[in-house]
Amino acid sequence: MAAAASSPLSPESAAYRNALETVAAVEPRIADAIRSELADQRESLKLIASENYASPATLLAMGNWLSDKYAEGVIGRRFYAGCRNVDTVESIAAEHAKELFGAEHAYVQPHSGIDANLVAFWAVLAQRVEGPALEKAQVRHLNNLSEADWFTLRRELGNQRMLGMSLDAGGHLTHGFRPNISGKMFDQRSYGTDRETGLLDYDAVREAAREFRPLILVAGYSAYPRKVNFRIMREIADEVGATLMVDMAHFAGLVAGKVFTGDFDPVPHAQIVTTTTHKSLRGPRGGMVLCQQDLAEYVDKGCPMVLGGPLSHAMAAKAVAFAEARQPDFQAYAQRIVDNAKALAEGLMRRGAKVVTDGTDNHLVLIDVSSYGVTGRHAESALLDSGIVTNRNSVPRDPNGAWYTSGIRIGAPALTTRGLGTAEMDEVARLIHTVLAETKPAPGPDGKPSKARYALEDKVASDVARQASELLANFPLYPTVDLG
Ligand code: DSN
Repeated sequence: MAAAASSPLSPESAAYRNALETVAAVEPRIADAIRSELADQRESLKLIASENYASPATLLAMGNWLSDKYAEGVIGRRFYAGCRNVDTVESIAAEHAKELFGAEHAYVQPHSGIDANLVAFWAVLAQRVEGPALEKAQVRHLNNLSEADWFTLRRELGNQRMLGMSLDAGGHLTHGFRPNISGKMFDQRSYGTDRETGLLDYDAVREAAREFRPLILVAGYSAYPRKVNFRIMREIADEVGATLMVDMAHFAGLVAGKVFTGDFDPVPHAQIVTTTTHKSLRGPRGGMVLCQQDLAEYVDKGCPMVLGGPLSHAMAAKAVAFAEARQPDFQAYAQRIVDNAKALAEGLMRRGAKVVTDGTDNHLVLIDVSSYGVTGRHAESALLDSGIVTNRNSVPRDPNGAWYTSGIRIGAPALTTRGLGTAEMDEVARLIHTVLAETKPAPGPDGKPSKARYALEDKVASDVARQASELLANFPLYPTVDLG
């Protein structure tokens, strides 16, 4: 209509239209892919528990010339000249992070959650092993050690013990999974969950810790749908002389939003806490380490000891996202995430789905799809055909391993950002159940049932995709962004 055509463009629309025009002049396929990604995200029901939608302000803070600057080192102590603006950016991001989480120290340089965990491992090894070794040898620098002393220290550094949650119970690859670098740097042992309830068994963790005596006790998860009592985990760590490290990547937004408080807030209990910034926290892709003051000097050496040069543009975006998370409405948002996840779990269980631990008290729900007679791989693909984006995930003691799996992990942060509430979550649960109930394993090339091939009638998939799209039409994504 004429009125709409003449209405002024929003600042975000103008910014993105101009930016994409500039990109398209050099490599139009990249501009097209960026446009297409927005269209895909607008049209699909995004239920990946580790994804979200960052604000336009956060996204725009990333696309600029801060990316052009090298700034190895930390604020005020860089290996390059000319870092005054990066110092400003990093200081603001770290200050916001400290205020938001009540942390003694914040290190905002890690590029991802895995990087943040590597910084934490490095810092604990440096503090707990390297420091005393240098003291014993009476030298100030590793380079001053004799070759024999250095080799002794290397053996100690390379053979420390880590106790973390097993991958199939919901832990992360970096919590000591053998094929991962953490499982190679450390002698590792895992704790799981109770066979009957699926819940973390603190007595079993304590027993394992007493027997194994880890240097690092890792708490935190990627696929465990319940709260963890970090006060108890710290007691266990203290009893065996371990450092408690919490990886809160998945639930950082629930900590920032004060849904997880007291015993369930890791920051007052753990010596070191790592996170990503793009999951429930709703920031840019990236990582961060929070720690107590005595670890700060080691954590701050993360770059260049473990990390490449900091991504200054990403630190700028972290600062913007943390400023947003400090607003009172972020707390309401965090509570809505949990309400929505509970509504999803209840909607699924009411329709007969098997949900690990019979519910959730965080942002995610783990569906055991074996009761539908399919693997996680079948379910993930069938749901994608129906416009529902999820990821397959192991369930505890999964007979199908980590590739095919028996589970689907879903999470509420992204749809909550979009504005969907508990009534819509029940509808989402209905759509998921409809697809899973109609999906069947199909034979592979050898005629035997395949763990990957499946059959789902096109009409079921297209009906569900249409209903998902109708549901989403009421909750526009990035409503201020019109690419024309
Ligand atoms: N990839 C993240 C997740 O999906 O949980 C963890 O690394």
